[in-house]
Amino acid sequence: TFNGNWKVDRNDNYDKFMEQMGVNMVKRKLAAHDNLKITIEQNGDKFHVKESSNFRTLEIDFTLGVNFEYSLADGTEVSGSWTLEGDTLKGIFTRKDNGKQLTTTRIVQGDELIQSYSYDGVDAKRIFKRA
Ligand code: MYR
Repeated sequence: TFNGNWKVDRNDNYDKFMEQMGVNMVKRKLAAHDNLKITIEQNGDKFHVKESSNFRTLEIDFTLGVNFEYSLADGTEVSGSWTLEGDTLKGIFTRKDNGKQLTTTRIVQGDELIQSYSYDGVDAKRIFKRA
């Protein structure tokens, strides 16, 4: 269900979320229009994710329930893992610089992939359409 090419269509409260994350205004303005595309390939409990945006291109491999390291587009480093609960991917990541938690979910609803983010009391969503 998650498999395929996804392109961000719209954001909900993403600016506030990034502000809470400590991202400065100039970077937030750029990030609001980052043209993020992700390609997801799931094989059992293994995922391969290609990410491309105006900022960078990278590929990530992870296994459900297994910790891995990831750098956000602004360089913030986190570590954590994804698990699958029903049809929802749930990610719990910890920032290395301050120890605070960033939680995120991915769910496919109709023809959209909805990724939610939560950090320090602020929630946001990015909604993707099939590309
Ligand atoms: C992936 O599955 O795409 C890789 C792992 C993602 C880890 C956490 C994603 C959080 C991204 C938050 C962006 C915040 C920008 C300030």
